[in-house]
Amino acid sequence: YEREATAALAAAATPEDLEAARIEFLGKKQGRLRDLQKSLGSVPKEDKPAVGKAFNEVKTRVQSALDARQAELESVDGGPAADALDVTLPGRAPHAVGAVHPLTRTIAEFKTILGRLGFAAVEGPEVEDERHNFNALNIPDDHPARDPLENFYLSAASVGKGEGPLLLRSQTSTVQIRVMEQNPPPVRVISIGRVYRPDTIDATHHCQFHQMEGLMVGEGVTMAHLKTVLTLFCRAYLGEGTKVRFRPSFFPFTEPSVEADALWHGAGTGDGGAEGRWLELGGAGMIDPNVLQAVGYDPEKVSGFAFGFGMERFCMMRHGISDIRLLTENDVRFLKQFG
Ligand code: FA5
Repeated sequence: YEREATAALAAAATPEDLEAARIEFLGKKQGRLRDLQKSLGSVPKEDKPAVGKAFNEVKTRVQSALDARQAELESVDGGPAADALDVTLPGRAPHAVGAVHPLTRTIAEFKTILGRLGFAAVEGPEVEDERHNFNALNIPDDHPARDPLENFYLSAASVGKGEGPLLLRSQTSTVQIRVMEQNPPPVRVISIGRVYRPDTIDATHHCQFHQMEGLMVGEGVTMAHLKTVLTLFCRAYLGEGTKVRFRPSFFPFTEPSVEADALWHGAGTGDGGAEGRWLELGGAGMIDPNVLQAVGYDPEKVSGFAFGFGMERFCMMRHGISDIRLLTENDVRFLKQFG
């Protein structure tokens, strides 16, 4: 049986021949393999295991011969052999080369611009103690900003390192304190990094975002310097002719405190028109004498300003991004638009 079957399969010159041979030798209803199987019934009991095994082996070999011939015939007449490669098909475009994330790009641009204005970029830890996040920043013990519901305090396991409970910093103003503690005046630094707040997430708020802190302290530093630095910065980033305005505000660590806005003629935003529109930059102000004292500076000799901007808001405005969540979703369709 096996010899005849393999010979017939090999001799099949067309798919139709092959199908006929398949039915003759392997057909389930009346094929010769089936006849062979039926005849197994008459084999003496003690020989059954050996004969059954031999039968199965024959069946497997004949089936393989069928499969092999089938593949041969398909590839000969251009049928879709499983492993065939059609070299005439157009190629698949490779995935675009990676691009710099828009937020990373914004951070780099800010560092470059402020670097030109003499601000060195520094970093501080994301896990902070209460001294740097609150106390030294003149934030009183009963201030709502310390509320456990407004902050990510770390578990009790982290407590007991000398400075009381630890938390994920809620603002980069912590870095002001670290820089002034470690360096005598004058200082001129920026610090860009992640901050964390349990805010409700929506199109413009996240529980994790980036801030840029600016700090300049020295003899005779005034509000005019603050406004000049912010104006020069905004002109470099947003374009010539950008104006900066201050609105009165309050922060425990600055006095006076302001909210800074930029008048932007944002190309491509659609709104604003010829007059432009006021964009919120963030908080700023003159460093409170209590803060200078807390870090060992003499408020009679030096003064300074600080500012703190939300990086995501800038990046979104600059690139026309409508939802802050897009920045962290890692959706390739979003990311590849910045190639
Ligand atoms: C502060 O955090 C102050 N430390 C800023 C400051 C620094 C004032 C130095 C004076 C001197 P505020 O809480 O307003 O301020 O946050 C600053 C900016 O962070 C906001 O203008 C906004 O752009 C951004 N921001 C605040 N909350 C969120 C949030 N949930 N998601 C995204 N951005 C946010």
